[in-house]
Amino acid sequence: MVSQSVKYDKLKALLNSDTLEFAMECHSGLSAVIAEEAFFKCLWASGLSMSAMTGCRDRNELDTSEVCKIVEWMSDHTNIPILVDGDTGGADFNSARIFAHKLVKAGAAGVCLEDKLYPKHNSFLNNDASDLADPEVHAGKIKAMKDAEPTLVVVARLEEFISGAGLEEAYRRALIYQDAGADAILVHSKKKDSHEIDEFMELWNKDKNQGNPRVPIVIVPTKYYTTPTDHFRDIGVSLVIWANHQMRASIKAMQTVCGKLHRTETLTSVEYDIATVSEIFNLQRDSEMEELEKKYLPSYQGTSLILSAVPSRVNPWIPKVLDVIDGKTVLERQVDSFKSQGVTCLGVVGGYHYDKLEEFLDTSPSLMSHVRLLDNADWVNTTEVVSLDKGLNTVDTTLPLFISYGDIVFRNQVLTRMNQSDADIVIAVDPEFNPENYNEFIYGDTPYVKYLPNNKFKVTGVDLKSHDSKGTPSCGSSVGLFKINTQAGLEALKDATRYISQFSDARFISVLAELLANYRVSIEGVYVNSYEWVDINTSEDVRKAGVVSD
Ligand code: SPV
Ligand code: MG
Repeated sequence: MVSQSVKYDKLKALLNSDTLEFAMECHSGLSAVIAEEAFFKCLWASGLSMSAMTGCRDRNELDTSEVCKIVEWMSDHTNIPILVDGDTGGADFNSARIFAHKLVKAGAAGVCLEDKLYPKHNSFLNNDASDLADPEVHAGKIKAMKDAEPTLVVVARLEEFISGAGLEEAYRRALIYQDAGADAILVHSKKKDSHEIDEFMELWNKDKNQGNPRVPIVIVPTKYYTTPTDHFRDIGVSLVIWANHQMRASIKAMQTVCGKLHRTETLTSVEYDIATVSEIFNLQRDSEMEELEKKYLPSYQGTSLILSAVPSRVNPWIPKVLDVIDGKTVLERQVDSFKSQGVTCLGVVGGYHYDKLEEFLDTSPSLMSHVRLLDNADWVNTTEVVSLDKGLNTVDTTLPLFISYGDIVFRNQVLTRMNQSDADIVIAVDPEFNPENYNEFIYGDTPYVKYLPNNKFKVTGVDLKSHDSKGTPSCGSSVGLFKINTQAGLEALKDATRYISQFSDARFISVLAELLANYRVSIEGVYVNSYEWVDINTSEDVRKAGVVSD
């Protein structure tokens, strides 16, 4: 990020360069980024536009802290200097001084102070000589700001043409403000041609040519917009401000889209005339996150496979993994949980309404860059075992490999706990299952004991029943999460899955049964509490999941 003092230097250099320079209006972080991307070298934080953006009038309805907050957003996301419309600077020199400190903290390179009384109103509303400030009082504000913050450009703005006080008064005041320390003078006019500016420049240039120091001149040609820009070059203007043109452009675009959508009630009437969602992500520089995540997330490697081929039970038009919990889909929640473990490479095997999954990923570039999407097109006739087989054979897996099925929402701590086992294969087991809802029962050597810190056990068997033939209870039910730690575990899983996937109704515990019966791999169960995960089957589960998720 470019520092405030560097931005100050840049603005000073622009004002004092031999070429005509331009400042583009902005009123938000986004419009600032857009102007910088359009190669502008300087920004004008317009009071009129910042007020309009918030729905306020251009009459000091925004206070200086609010203005500085907007400026901070602009400055945080751009590297070019911002000249802030400071209106009158506040009620007196003290307000102006404090405002200067706040502006520098917000990253502003300069401020423009108009010589009107506080509270001001926009120069294109009714103005007369009674709106003008005492020039000595105004000069005091300029001095106070320069003393408070020497690396803040102060531009003194003349309102004499606007209020009808005329050239002579404008010129007299320009010299007072220059003497007070102003870095430049903004000559404002609301005439349809530039004759007021021309007259001022003639005097200014004459005095300058006679060896009198004269600071750079800034203009705002909003009303005399037909004057060719070369004319401003010819008369020696330093900086032209395009003062409100992003705001006016956006108002028109927003009105058009609102009108069309209200009339047509279909998005097709506007889709091709508006920016894409990806463009928003571009302007937000979302892709930087990928690099940052590489740099700052734990360097733990791994892959996860999310098996999610079935329909939502809450909304029949979407796959279950797109159920929304507190504004975030189950998929995003799972991706976030896996990312919390440093696992950023993901495979998602879809099925039901695969197109909806594709569409969702298309509008989420940050997900898209991590996710490899696969289609289990025959999801109706198959089970998660076929999805798993597809995933294991298509996604480039690096260990450890997390696998989730059943589209559950769980707390990150579940994964952290699974990381504490180094068995070949680890499976999350809820001891407080409701036998009516779950039927993948895991048997092991250590029953669940509340408050026992070492909550792992060796898996010895699996069944569709919650008690074995002797009446001994199982350790609990599989929650739909397991983890492969070793190459041996991965090879065995691939093999067993391939074999079991031939049986069309085989569930995941058949794979586990096969592993226990025919492979020499260690399988451990890790206990997970009921409050740490939710399987989304009803709207009540959606509510509960909001509480469970991290
Ligand atoms: C602004 O952009 O807020 C200005 C310029 O102050 S003007 O609207 O022309 O007064
Ligand atoms: Mg203004």
